[in-house]
Amino acid sequence: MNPVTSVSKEQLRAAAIEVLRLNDLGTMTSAAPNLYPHMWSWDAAFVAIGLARTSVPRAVTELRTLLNAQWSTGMIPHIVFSDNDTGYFPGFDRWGTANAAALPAGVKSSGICQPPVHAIALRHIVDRGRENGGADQAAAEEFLAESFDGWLAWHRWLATVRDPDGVGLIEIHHGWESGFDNSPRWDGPYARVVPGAVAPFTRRDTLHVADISERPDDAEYTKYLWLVQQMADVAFDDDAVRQVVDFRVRDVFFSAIMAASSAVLADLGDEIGRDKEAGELRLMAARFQAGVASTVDPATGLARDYDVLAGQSIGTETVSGFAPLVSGGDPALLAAQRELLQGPRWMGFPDLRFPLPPSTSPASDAFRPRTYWRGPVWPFLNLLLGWAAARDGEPGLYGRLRSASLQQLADLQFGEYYEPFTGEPLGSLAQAWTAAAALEWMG
Ligand code: 9WN
Repeated sequence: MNPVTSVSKEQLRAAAIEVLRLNDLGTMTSAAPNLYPHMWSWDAAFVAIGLARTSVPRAVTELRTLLNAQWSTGMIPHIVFSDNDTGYFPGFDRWGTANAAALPAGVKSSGICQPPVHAIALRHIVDRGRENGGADQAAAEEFLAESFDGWLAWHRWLATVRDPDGVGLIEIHHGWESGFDNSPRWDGPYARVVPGAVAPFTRRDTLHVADISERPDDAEYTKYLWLVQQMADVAFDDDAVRQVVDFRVRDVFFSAIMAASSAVLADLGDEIGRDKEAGELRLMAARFQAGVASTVDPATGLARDYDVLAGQSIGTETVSGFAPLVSGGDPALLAAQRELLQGPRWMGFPDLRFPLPPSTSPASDAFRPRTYWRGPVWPFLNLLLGWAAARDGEPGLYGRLRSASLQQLADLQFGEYYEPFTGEPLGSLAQAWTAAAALEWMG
């Protein structure tokens, strides 16, 4: 058992700031010091939320760097590569994005995306700037005005290219796009991916974790690289990718973030006189909120992904089933979900070290307590659930998530993910978005 270390808020704050400082590469923050020596899209959003607590201008720089890598289509890539060419696999060369027509000159990025948490991060930056006043406020307001069209283009790209039929759900083409890489959510779709010849590869992630069985295995990696190769073969052209790729899933959690973020961006648009665009974003928010709600399984109360190629819903019991709590909406649905989340299959499961939702329910056969997205607790997700609870006027749930998170993070390790029963930090330590979550929880 990992005892709850009794640390003061000041100690926790100082340690979290130090982790962000160690990961600071100047104009971007590496997601983790060794395992992830580049900028990841949704990590950067959470990092910006944490940075806004210590330096509004530095938080602005983080999002500005990410937005500078935006493709001409509007897509924000999931990795912006730093100059560290050797630390991570697959790197820029293996991605093959140099041939993509939409990649901006001078940018090295991957060719897929991650959930659009960015407008939520921008909201935090603007709020901190206004609280602080002076130069912080000026920097935040200036960035809002400068970047609004970029975020709008990102949301428009998602709403059209990734939901061409207007069903209110975002289609993803790789498990990495979900950010829940090897979640049991994707076992069905990946079981149907039969890789052709994949160029030989040497993984690097396995060098940076204490126990490699926590990470996806080589067979999973072969499939991950096969999908990258399929996309590279058509130079990451959006229409062509949809035709050729072997993984097409409507991701309910991604869609929920799209709904929540679109609503936030609409408010920000109103604040700078962009009423027409705000109206467009509100329609997007409503469309994706409805799309998410439409997937809820009445038998389990959980929202479900949809495997497009197999033509079937995915019924695994993972934390993504709580997507409606992120997208917001129907009060009765949200009340039922809050009860489920705090009930015996999730936060109330017996003997959890801290009452926080594991990535897969411990009551499910798919649960693996130490394996990445198959069971461990991910601190950044709890921050997102807490933000949504506060938005929806639910101080009880917010307070429970906050207090358990602060106890979990008092180990000062800032683990990438945590073993739910022992509270052990796993994966990378000094993970940037975990430190950012600690800073934001402290306020
Ligand atoms: C692949 C950086 C990222 C997170 C993801 C997490 C993990 C990458 C990997 O690390 O994914 O994108 O190599 O395992 O699953 O959510 O953004 O922290």
